[in-house]
Amino acid sequence: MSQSTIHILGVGSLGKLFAHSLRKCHPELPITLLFHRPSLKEEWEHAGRSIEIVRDGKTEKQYNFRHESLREGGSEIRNLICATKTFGTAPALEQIKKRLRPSSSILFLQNGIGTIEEVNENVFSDPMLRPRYYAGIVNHGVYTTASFSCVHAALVDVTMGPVATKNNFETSEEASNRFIETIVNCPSLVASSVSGDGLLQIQLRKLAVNAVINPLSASFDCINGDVFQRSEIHSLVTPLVEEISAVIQATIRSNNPDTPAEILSRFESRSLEDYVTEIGIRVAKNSSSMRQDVRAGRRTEIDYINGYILKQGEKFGIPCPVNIQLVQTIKSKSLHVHSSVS
Ligand code: KPL
Repeated sequence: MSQSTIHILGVGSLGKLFAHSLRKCHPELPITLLFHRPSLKEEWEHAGRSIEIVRDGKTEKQYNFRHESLREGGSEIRNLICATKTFGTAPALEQIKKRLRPSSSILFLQNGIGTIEEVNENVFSDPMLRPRYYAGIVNHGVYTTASFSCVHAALVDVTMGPVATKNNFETSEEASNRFIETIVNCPSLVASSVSGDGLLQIQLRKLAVNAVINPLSASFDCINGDVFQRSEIHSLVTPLVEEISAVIQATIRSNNPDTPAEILSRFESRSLEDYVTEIGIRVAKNSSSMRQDVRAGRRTEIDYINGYILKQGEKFGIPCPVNIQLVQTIKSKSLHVHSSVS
């Protein structure tokens, strides 16, 4: 059976990594890149209509992508990989809302927590009209070097799973499974799928990774590995993880008071710090997405990462002074961008 087109929204580091990996593994698969700004068309021509990835010093280009402007109308989108920034996701989906049906599937790849809630509130407020949602938690280290080029600095993994959306699930289980399987089959994504509570736990562990590595690497303007190597930065990791651990455990308990102790123990500060350090070592050579944003003068995702920790900390009465300090530092580094957008 022929495979339906996969559309990719957002051509940042993750959008490029997914597009390149899918093309390499599935030469015949129709892939359409959705361009959100008009200048991308020109940049695409300039890049020879290819996506370039550098891995272990070797450059590899992939061709044969279609592209459409986000603003142009078009036919139904059946399978969408949504690789936009957290805060740009709801506004971008609003533009293609009419092309997305309850029979469509969306894979969300955003860091942090809160994007899907925003999409539900602002774009698909009627649960019966919602597409089927999946979340993908990406641990790869990738950074962009040009509009259609990036460096895959750390090969780690992706975990995907269904997100409860309260829709009527018009997509056949089979069709959406095929979409996820297509991604699982790409060797360079090291992707797998999970179901049930497993996804939330992986999301929360990734939240901890991002809440430590991203603001520290961006504040000290260093690569990820330096967060664990340089003593003046590393000395902040334990107190930061202690706050994150307390907030995450309170969040899990409030979602499900019967959560087994064995699961909660994975979020105790020692275990969480071990996990953050393990991923930090694997992505040591990468420049975090927040550092890339600060350096490029773009808005950062701090509100969805440490900002979420602060919000939950307030809700549960858990003091988070290290997180407060980091949120202030990052916001002051990108003050003009934060204030002009929000
Ligand atoms: O997710 C990341 C990011 O930079 O946003 C990590 C895993 C920290 C890789 O750099």
